[in-house]
Amino acid sequence: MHVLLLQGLQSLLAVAILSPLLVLAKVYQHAAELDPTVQFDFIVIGSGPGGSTVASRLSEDPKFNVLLIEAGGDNEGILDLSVPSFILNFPPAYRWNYTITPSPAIANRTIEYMRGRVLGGSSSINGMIYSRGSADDYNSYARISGDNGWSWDSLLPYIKKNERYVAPTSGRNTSGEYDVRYHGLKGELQVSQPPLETTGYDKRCLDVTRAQAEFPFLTDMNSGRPIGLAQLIYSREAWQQSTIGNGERNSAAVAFLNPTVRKRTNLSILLNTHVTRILETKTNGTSKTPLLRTVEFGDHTTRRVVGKLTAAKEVILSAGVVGSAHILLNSGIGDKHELGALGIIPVTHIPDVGKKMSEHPGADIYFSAERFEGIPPFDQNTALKQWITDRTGPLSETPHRLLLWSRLPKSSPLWRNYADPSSGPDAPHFEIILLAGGSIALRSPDPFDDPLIDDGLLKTSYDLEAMKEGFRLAKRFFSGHPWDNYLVNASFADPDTMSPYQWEAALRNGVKTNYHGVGTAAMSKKGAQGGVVDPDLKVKGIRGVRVVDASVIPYVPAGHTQVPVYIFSERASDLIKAAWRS
Ligand SMILES: *[C@@H]1O[C@H](CO)[C@@H](O)[C@H](O)[C@H]1NC(C)=O
Ligand SMILES: *[C@@H]1O[C@H](CO)[C@@H](O)[C@H](O)[C@H]1NC(C)=O
Ligand SMILES: *[C@@H]1O[C@H](CO)[C@@H](O)[C@H](O)[C@H]1NC(C)=O
Ligand SMILES: *[C@@H]1O[C@H](CO)[C@@H](O)[C@H](O)[C@H]1NC(C)=O
Ligand SMILES: *[C@@H]1O[C@H](CO)[C@@H](O)[C@H](O)[C@H]1NC(C)=O
Ligand SMILES: CC(=O)N[C@H]1CO[C@H](CO)[C@@H](O)[C@@H]1O
Repeated sequence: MHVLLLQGLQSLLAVAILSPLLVLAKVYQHAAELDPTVQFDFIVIGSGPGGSTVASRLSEDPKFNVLLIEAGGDNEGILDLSVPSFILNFPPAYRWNYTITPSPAIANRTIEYMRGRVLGGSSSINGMIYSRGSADDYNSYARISGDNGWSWDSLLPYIKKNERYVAPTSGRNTSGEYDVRYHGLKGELQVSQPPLETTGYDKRCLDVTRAQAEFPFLTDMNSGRPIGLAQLIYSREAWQQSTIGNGERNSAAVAFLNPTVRKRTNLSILLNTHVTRILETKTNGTSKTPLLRTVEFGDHTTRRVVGKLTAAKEVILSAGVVGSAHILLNSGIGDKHELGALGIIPVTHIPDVGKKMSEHPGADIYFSAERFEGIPPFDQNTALKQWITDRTGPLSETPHRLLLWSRLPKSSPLWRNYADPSSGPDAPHFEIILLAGGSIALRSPDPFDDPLIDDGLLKTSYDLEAMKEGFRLAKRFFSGHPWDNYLVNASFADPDTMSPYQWEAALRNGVKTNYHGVGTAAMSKKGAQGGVVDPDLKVKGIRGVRVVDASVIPYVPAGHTQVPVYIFSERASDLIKAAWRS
């Protein structure tokens, strides 16, 4: 029903958002359209928050000629990728068809690992939550990489440079729901608060912050201290902030490849092109370190390689937590024994490529209510007309409006058996957020075959025990007088009424991935044994390639992943510019 209504109004939308963009230049639908005599300084692979940011920032410099390659098509004018409330049903055309390898830890289920295959990458199909994680996370990335430039305080200027906090289209008064001191007002990425008026359900959630000392209100979840306050308080409830501007999804493509940027003569965007490998580039130089600046690409549908291009300066790999490791492994950069077993000639031995993936496992918890007090039901057709007219109404926001960030208390019995996996006392354990370990590996030596994805859900007993505490936390939140005459019963796997065996089976059958994978090309100190890239994001053991996306983040932050990638990419752009400014 949802989809049928959309189709009916497609032509209206074309008038509403396509016409101002017909002047676009330099966007190529296929590799054959590129002028073969043009030399690019940088070739950026992938257009998510990593690639779009870097391509946009580098092409600000008139000296640099930049090519951005995307496997999917353009995002412009596509209703499904623009209306904020359409977040649950993206057509397969805009997604890679990846699945997580079934294992007993997830009850042998086949779960899709959703990744965007369209301009903007996964930011074109994500839940749009603007969450930076905690200062502790970044300070720990700085320690792990030995580069203080990755610390929270050093990155703050980049955080603000990236962001443009805007009012919701409804004009709702959001005063007291965020703290302007922590936000940027002039950046490219638009961020806003929920536009609709506070619902009965929201009011009950806010009542909990007054009724239960355990769950106080937090004005701004993006201060770097989503928990904060003296470490005696372990949970904080805050209003959601979303990458929505002018009532539309503000993906990396909308924010960083906007019509003004697309007019730059020194930025070319090549669509529908599947990068297969990065190849060694022969030069007359004397260095023994292999130089890889030649990008090989092909056609996803015919599964044929169609050409290659060599960057004059660098290749920036921004194909995401799955794609970047996949391309590195196909290029012979990985564990030489594993590559050799598949018949791939190793270029350099970096055992950690594709390993150490971490992710946030999640589970749904249901409570039944006597009546519905959320966003009131609306007529889709009318709502879509309203959205098309002035970008307001129920379609201009996502279904979630308040978030709860929480830590396990210091007194938790879990700490008798497990080390605290969080980066510090201000980093939440739940939203529900936990650590797990997994990998990206090759299924075959054919670069057109999808890789094997294991995001490590529920692989450790800590995950199970901590999830149990997360369920108990939710039970406490939904108890007490704010829920009187409203909640009827709980209908989920309750760890306090089921046997441990039953509960574990229920969780394994129900666990979900949150598509927050990181760490498959992790950053480590220069000269370190482990890791894949140096603190300047250059791939170890070779020359010519940097990785700029979620794969370089050493472990999953205590927050969603799109914003950390933007933050990393802003600094990476400056590192690259500085390296070639001479
Ligand atoms: C997606 O992958 C499944 C197997 O995992 C396959 O059956 C299906 O045909 C694929 N769909 C597309 C559109 O390639
Ligand atoms: C998962 O597969 C393994 C191996 O085939 C089997 O032993 C196990 O019973 C399966 N688990 C479930 C929950 O189906
Ligand atoms: C918005 O609300 C705040 C506090 O709730 C109030 O002080 C302020 O005057 C309001 N602004 C407008 C424009 O109504
Ligand atoms: C290598 O040097 C030769 C002779 O100077 C020159 O003709 C050739 O173009 C150079 N090749 C490259 C890849 O720079
Ligand atoms: C919870 O209440 C709803 C509504 O009254 C009812 O349909 C459902 O069966 C109940 N579930 C359980 C587990 O008791
Ligand atoms: C070489 C070239 O075309 N440089 C342009 C790159 O883009 C900037 C910003 O639009 C222009 O100022 C340059 O002229």
